[in-house]
Amino acid sequence: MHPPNVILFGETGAGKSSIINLIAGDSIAMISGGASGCTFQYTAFKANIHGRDFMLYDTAGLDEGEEGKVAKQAAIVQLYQLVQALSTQGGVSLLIFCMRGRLKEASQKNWRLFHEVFCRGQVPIVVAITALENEITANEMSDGQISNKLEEWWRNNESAFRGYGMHPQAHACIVSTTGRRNGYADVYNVSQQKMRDVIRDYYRRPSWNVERLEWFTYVVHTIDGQCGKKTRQVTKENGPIIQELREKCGMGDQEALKLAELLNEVK
Ligand SMILES: Nc1nc2c(ncn2[C@@H]2O[C@H](COP(=O)(O)OP(=O)(O)OP(=O)(O)O)[C@@H](O)[C@H]2O)c(=O)[nH]1
Ligand SMILES: [Mg+2]
Repeated sequence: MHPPNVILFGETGAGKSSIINLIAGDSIAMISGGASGCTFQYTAFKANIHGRDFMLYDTAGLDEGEEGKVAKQAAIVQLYQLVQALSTQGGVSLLIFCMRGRLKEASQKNWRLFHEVFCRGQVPIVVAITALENEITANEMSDGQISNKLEEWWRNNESAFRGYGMHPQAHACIVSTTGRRNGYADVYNVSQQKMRDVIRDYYRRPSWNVERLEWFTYVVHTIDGQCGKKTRQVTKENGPIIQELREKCGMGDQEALKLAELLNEVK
């Protein structure tokens, strides 16, 4: 039996690797110190959550390819490679969309691409919002009060998610760094509990095996050749999922086609 597979995705610097360390309670994933991207290849980490083993997958940030970051298309191809690889290793049980700061249109596109197109909307998705330390204004607060303060962010931003058609099964408003001189220790501990609870409560049982998507279809035509002979000709046509790249993920024709060609090569 494979442990349930949980994939974290989102933009560079959102805090994906930090969240893995938070969940595991140990520094197992490398986090970035500067402005450039840190995680370039997806990596698996085993973590025990409330007595059960899970595999957590850290992935490269989904950004426009600026210097020092994995180009966006390469990061997308990696995500697709990961879900395809997992189809023979226990499937996918949960997606965690990691973000920091305000919700952006790019977030919606990444969300739709991974959740709706690649995973066909079949895998539960939760959102983790990091860097909410400024929500905590007082010093002496109980865990319940800290939780409540963090939740305020969600109450103020939930409508923006709905507006973008993003409907997570659950959300976790967190702080995923202990801060300088351990200044965020209390909120970090509350965040750890929250992340662990969300994973325990929302992972899919049984997991979902992401199917191979038909990016192109091959149509055989029989045409009249010379001397009355019939000849067969195969044409490659765009499959319906390419249309989803345009409509759901806001890609232009060329962008969608180029990506489909790359994804079609994934074994
Ligand atoms: N202030 C603050 N900083 C955080 C928080 N969580 C993570 N960070 C910092 O944000 C930076 C980026 O964190 P990472 O965990 O490396 O982000 P990532 O999403 O894995 O980034 P890539 O691997 O580049 O895609 C690091 O310097 C972290 O210490 C948080 O809750 N608050
Ligand atoms: Mg990382």
